[in-house]
Amino acid sequence: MVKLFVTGDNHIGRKYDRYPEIKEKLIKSRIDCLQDMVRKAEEEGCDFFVITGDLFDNINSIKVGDVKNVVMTLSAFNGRVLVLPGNHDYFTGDDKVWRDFENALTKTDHNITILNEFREYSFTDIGDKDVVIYPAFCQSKHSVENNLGWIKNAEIETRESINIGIAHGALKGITPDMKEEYFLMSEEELKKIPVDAWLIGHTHIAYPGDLDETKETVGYKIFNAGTHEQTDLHNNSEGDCFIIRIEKNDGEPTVYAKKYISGKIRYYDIKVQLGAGTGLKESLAKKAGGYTGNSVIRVTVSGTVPRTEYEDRKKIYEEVLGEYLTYEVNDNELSEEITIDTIRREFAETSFAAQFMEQLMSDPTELQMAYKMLQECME
Ligand SMILES: [Mn+2]
Repeated sequence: MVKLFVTGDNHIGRKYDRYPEIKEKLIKSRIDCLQDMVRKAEEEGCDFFVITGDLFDNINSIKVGDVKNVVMTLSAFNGRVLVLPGNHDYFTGDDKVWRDFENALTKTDHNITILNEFREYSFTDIGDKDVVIYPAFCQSKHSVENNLGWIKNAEIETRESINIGIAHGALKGITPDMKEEYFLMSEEELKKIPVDAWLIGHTHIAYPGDLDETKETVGYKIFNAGTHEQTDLHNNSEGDCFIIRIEKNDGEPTVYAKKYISGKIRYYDIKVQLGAGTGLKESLAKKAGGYTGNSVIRVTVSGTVPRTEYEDRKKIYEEVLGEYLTYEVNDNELSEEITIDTIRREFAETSFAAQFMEQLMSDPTELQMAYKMLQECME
């Protein structure tokens, strides 16, 4: 039996310049969550801690201190650590981040292997069976072709050893990859290769998405744990990693899998559409309230609200969203509700505009449009 802790797309060193006041917190949290995963892997008695690519956000601008911190964190793991270069931290043999990484490795006792050669990596000192790793790492940011070729041609001994493929790239039909430029792999192609399990990185959302935290699921062969902590507003993930156990009896593998929620910070992109009869505060609280305080929120509000709420809107945002790490509100499409008072205030009672709008009083949408049009005419 072999037990693996699987994570990827950690994007250590991601800059978060978009959030200047909390960027240090966002950067640090990604490393804190990595430390927590190592602790969890220890607790679970895992033989391997596997990183399926994009441990680092890029190859050129990761601070040496962050690289050292990651090496210290990973080297604290008692089992073996396997690090696959992904398409963000690709390996060419002369990359700053990997030079710094290897440099940090020389200064500490460790069990870390960078999977940066297209060859079998055999481990004979784990459990009752040999464990053989088949890596498909990235040598560039983009590639139309994946790197599975050498594994397809390899002679894989399926009876006595436990074989595990580790690859980084988009999964056909699962990852959005319109231009097919991210080492695209199909499930069919992966399943044809006689390894016992595939550990894939690149897609930030967990696949399969239905693994349980407490009970193991059997039957899957392809696993993409997703990012360990949501990276930004563009994806929606609680931040997962997988704990996978592989048994082999008479050449027949059984793969057990469960998840662990490792993410602590969440990002939410919320749309609030206001209509007649619903207040701003009420609608905002209903849609954007109630998340964990460790959240980064973006709200887009549109529609109309009564004049008093419109004037107080900044205060309302703060009341509902003020507890979050940070929030931004886009309310370009929000306007005050047009009432008879608004019309009387802005237009002479006998004017064409006032009479025209008063006739539309029973249809708030039409009235709103007419008001906007008339305002534009006047400008
Ligand atoms: Mn990637």
